[in-house]
Amino acid sequence: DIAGSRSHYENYHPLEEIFSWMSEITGKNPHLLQQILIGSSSEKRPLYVLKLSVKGVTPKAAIWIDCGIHAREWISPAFCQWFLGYAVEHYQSDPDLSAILNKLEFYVLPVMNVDGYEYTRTTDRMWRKNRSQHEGNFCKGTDLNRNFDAGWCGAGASSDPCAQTYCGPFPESEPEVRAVADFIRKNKESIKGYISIHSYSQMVLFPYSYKTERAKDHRELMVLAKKASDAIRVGYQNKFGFGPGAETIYLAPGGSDDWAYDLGIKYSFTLELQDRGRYGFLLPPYLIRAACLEAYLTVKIIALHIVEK
Ligand code: ING
Ligand code: ZN
Repeated sequence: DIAGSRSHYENYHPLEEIFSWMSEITGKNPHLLQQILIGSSSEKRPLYVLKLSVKGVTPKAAIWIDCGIHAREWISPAFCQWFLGYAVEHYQSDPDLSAILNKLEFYVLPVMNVDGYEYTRTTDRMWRKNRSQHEGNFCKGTDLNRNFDAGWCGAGASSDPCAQTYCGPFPESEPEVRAVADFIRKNKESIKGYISIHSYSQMVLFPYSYKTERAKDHRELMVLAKKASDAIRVGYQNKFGFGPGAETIYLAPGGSDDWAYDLGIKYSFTLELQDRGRYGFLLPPYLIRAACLEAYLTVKIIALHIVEK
């Protein structure tokens, strides 16, 4: 019973085990979960989204959550799994979650950069990009969070295929980005929230990252991000920064949350989970639970805000 065991959620897993976990948790919870194939990676691995939706209620709105855009940020796929494990276990006993799931469904992509994730398990733990090979390029890999069509390849990205922040030959050149963007475009009437999970640095970020100009909804997003940061400080005695990406972390074009926001998804965020640099990307398994609880609190605050609107 991997889908219901604490030892599964408080460890990091090879991709094969994450795929087995997906089939198991979906198979055991057909009243809550549905597995959707949205595309495949450049090395032809499948990209699965798990839709979390309580049967019987007819939700009008949805929140998208993706994990594992960057290969080495292992806490991110761990969070998507933890979140779904928590949801199937507590959807009736956690009153906030019950209220949310009465009005909303979630689309959760546990590992977006499947090829890169596998590569960090077998070959290079610090790999960030995907593993695509573009014709004429000396190096492999495009930064999936520089490949979205939002100020694509401006300052903060690189056109050098060997750079960590290579933006790719054109926007959405990567099959992983294309699959996500197509799915979200297809469902954009219902998707009211977009949340992308990264690490590390402990921040609640929102648009814009590709420009220093403030978003139309800056004030509302700022209040919401501060609310999450305050709740983490009070509830878990941990510190999270917050604000628009360009001012809070760095100028970065081609990011997914900026793209989603410009598509019309107002509640668009990037969460940078634990830690603040002690372990960095190598967050030890004993800290997974604390990192996930903080992220869950943030997801809950965003979701409750959407539900109450
Ligand atoms: N940070 C993000 C990155 O892709 C970011 C920061 C957020 C960029 C939103 C663009 C948009 O660099 C990490 N840790 O990957
Ligand atoms: Zn990242």
